Amino acid sequence: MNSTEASITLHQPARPPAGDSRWSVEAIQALFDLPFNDLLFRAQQVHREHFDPNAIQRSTLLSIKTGGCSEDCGYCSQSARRDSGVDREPVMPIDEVVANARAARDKGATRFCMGAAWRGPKEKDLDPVLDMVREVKKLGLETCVTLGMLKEGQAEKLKDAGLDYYNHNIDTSPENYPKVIGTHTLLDRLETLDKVRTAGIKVCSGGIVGMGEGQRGRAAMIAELANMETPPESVPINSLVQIEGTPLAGAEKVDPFDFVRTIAAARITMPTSFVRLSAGRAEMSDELQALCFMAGANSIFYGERLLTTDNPDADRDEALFARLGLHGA
Ligand code: SAM
Ligand code: DTB
Ligand code: SF4
Repeated sequence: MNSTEASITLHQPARPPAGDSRWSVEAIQALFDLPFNDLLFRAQQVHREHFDPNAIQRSTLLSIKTGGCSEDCGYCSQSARRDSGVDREPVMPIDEVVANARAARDKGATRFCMGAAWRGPKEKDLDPVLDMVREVKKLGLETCVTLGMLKEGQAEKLKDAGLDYYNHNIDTSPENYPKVIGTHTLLDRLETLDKVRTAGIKVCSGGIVGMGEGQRGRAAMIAELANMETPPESVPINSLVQIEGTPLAGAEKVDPFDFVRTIAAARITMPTSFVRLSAGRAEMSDELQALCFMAGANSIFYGERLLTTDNPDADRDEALFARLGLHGA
């Protein structure tokens, strides 16, 4: 399947998943329509076939280049077009990156994800990132970067430096995409994902819940991910962190049970992928997070900071893991 076909998932007729690896939006919508307990039971069954149900992978994020981004993503604090109070900063010096990575490893993270507020890296931007990947890898951590759209040859350079994962989210449903982002298209994003895959880097791609997409939009977003020729190895499901000064501040909040349903649908449709309970945990109760783990989430962002917003402290997560009998993966 090429990227153009991937982006027209919405228009596929309903198809039962049995014996067919493609998921229609209707089939995912039917999962959402199940009684909550039935959906969670199914998600647990799938989860237990493929993973230790009590193991949670931990990734730590670091913003290596904050603010001043040319893009207009309606949820993001880092767009230069918004007044969200996040200022443009230069690329972080490598020593600081390595010190952060070492501290993350010592606290139990197994992957270190470095994020840059770029539309995509210019050639001169890539070299310092390649050095960061090499140095972080030497610490025994898995490496991940999220740098925006890649040009020809850049994915190969990242692969040669030892990059394990590239994060590049599809963010929302095909229909909702142009309502949230005007400076690039979903097709642009899918093209970068193809480059990453072709270079032999593992794909981390997911999206955000709570951007006016509705339940059908969430089903369409999950279908888009699940129907990729090879689904992403890592699927971050973010709950929108509403940021003052962005167009999506004040968006209608999603029923937390519908957030859990989205996690369950990701688990069922992408059985062997890690599903990450991502942004938004700082506003979630322990009980809601436990339901997300029950629904098949088996990865988190770990450490007190995401990119520009807060995440629960590692101590709070350690306490939650202990209360739930969870352990690191
Ligand atoms: N500029 C690169 C890009 O757009 O891919 C990398 C950084 S960007 C901040 C990475 C991802 O963070 C976005 O695709 C989006 O899914 C997520 N994100 C950004 N702001 C968010 C917010 N306020 N709430 C939830 N997720 C957010
Ligand atoms: C992803 O899906 N979520 C992370 C990571 N990939 C790069 C980013 C979340 C950002 C939340 C808002 C902020 O801290 O600026
Ligand atoms: Fe820029 Fe990425 Fe934020 Fe969009 S999500 S404004 S591309 S940093």
